[in-house]
Amino acid sequence: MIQKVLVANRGEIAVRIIRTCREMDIATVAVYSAADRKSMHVRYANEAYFIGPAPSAESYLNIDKILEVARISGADAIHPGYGFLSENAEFAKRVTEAGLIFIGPTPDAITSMGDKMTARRIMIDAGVNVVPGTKEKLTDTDQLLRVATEIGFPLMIKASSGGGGKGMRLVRSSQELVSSYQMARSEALSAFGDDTVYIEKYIESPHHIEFQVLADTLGNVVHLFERECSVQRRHQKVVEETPSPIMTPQLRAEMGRQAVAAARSVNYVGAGTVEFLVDDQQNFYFLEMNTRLQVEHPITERITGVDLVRQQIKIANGFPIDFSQDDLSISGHAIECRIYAEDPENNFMPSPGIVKHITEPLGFGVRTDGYVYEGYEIPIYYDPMISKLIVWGQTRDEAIQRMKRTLNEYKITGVKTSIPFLKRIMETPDFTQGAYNTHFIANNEAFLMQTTDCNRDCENMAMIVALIDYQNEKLRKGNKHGVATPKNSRWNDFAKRENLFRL
Ligand code: MV4
Repeated sequence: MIQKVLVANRGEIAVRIIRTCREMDIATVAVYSAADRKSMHVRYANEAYFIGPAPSAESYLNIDKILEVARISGADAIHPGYGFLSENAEFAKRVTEAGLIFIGPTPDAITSMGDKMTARRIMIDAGVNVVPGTKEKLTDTDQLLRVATEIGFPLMIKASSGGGGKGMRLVRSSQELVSSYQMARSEALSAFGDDTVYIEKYIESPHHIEFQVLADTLGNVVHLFERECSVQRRHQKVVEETPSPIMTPQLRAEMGRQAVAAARSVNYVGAGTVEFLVDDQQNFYFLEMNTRLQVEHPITERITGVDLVRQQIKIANGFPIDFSQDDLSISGHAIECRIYAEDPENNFMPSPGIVKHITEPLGFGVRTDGYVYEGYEIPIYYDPMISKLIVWGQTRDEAIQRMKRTLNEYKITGVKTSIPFLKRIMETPDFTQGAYNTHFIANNEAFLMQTTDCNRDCENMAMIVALIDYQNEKLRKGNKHGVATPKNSRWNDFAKRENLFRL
């Protein structure tokens, strides 16, 4: 039985995992880099160990160091979170070889799904729909021309070692084919050390819909319905929701069945996600499988009532999943907004720095998974996500209204955040009507960019009030030239306070 878990991660996901461990009376071990001495996950764990300099390659990706901490601390299991070593088969293998439990799938399942061409082949054999395309590795330009003509244009060239949009090329006509192929290969080689590429038919305006699956070591596999993840910017998810606005009971049953078949085909163990593209005719195609707990898992937890981390730990202990497929149902609607320390008005540039003030929304149907606190400095070295705001509503409309209310309540100063941009998404007709696909942000660019930073508005308003007051005061005292910016005056403090609590 697992008694002590080492969390090989940082930030919000480390805190989220530790929370469930506490509820299960499992002790926790945090690891931290030089940039994370004051990070919340370090304070929240029972023990914490320093593992190296700020760059991930020297800390959170240092397998030897992490295993050494596991040994010293007496941890009996390792949870990798997402990112970092979570989909590294070598790490999973080394953890097991060290006599520890890896809270996740087997190294073989990670390897199979990490290679996109292998994954496609396994899915075809398992009867899962894949995008029409090549089954063999492309080797010469004659073969390339032949298969491209078979598939037809437009098509996509993808790196077998890629995924998540890395090393992808859209080819609209045969004229671009050979040069795109050569560029894709050299890009893949430099990015992944592997120039294997394959071709898929291009799906024009797809939805990105993924299914959460859970599999135990006794052969039980269930799915926990879908997540609609089409609101993305540069292959980064921005908003996720469940259920998908385009889902029907029949489509859900068939996609769910294939998601379970996909997991079974690699003897999957633990929590995983099967990603699909869905076209405007409701045809769906397997895209890839993520062999980790995902950022957006809380929306699934919200509509199913299942704590996915608790199930991961039970499965790792060799127990069966707590429920069967028939026990699961969808209750209401959940939406997640990812709050980033970035400036939407400046091309979404990361905005690291010290958080001067943070007030998080509360109330009915609200969850925030975060880790920053007042005075915390967001490091430049890692992903700039500050927190995830998850809301629930009985209906989709109620969830959107609640998301607008809570985004307005959310106050963060000291760093720029994506909150104004997220508020705008919640007001975009394509979003409110549930009529969007992966082109949503591009299609609504002009509307989305008209952000009004409420923080800034309130600050300006408070400053104007303050200036008028100041001017009146001067006039009352008979000083006609009294209009001046009250630098560092109490009005500046007033303006800041106003801005924080104004809704
Ligand atoms: C595609 C596609 C259209 N057709 N494959 C992007 C991320 C990676 N997981 C796969 N991606 C895509 N693959 C075919 N055959 C369109 C995308 C795509 C996309 C997919 C999901 C969410 C957002 C996207 C944005 C642009 C392109």
